[in-house]
Amino acid sequence: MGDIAVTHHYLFWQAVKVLIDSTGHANISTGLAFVKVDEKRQRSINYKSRRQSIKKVSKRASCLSLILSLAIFNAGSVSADSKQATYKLEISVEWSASTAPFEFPEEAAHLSSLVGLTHTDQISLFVDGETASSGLELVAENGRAGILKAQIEEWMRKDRVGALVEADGIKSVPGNISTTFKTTVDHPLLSVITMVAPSPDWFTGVSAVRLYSDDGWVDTIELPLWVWDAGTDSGNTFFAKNADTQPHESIRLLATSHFFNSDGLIKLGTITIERNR
Ligand SMILES: [Ca+2]
Repeated sequence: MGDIAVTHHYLFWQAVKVLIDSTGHANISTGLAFVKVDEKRQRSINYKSRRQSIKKVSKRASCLSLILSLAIFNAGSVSADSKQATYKLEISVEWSASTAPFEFPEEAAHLSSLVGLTHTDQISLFVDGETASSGLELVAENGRAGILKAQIEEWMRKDRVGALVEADGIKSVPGNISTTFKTTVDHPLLSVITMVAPSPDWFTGVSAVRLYSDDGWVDTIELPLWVWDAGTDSGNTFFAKNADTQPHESIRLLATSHFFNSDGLIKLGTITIERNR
């Protein structure tokens, strides 16, 4: 049986070869017909069924190989997916003369460039009740991020920061800020700040928003944006002259009439952090 199959195999490919040589292209079904000329009908059927079973096995092997490849590819994707994520950050600022009318700085009200970072829990950008770093002080008082960015680079060298997060500010409120950033499970926290301007040392932002935990990556998180007092300048109006506070006072929510009314603190806007699909 085995010899017959080998002979048939040989004859088959010889037939195909002749056809290829004479016509310049292969026609498998014609090749089978050619083989049948010198063979008994039953052998031809055996031959065909063997070819079919080889094809079936071959087809199954291809399918299995494809499934295995996809499984390996997917396993890789899942693994990579679980370790890093890309997020879209959107800030919607509603601050205006109607939301916060007290001494509202018409024509001048704006937000400085947004600066932030993804990081570990070993560091923080700002903490309620603690004193401001010199990096935070400069952003809160002048909207300049030079010192803070140098600090972030230093943290990066110690692997406490994953990514620097930056975006344009808002030249005239109300308005929106938008950017995307990547992070990994090693730097699961997000902090961003921007100066509420003009002002002595007021800023807004979020600190240590957790994007990854034992439950996995957060899909979407929406938080209110409050106005904070950095405690580094003693001015108490939007246009107050510089009056450095020494020693620095603690960082606290700003509760002057500028952002506080009978309903409580006035929200500056909303930040939405959404994982990209
Ligand atoms: Ca100061």
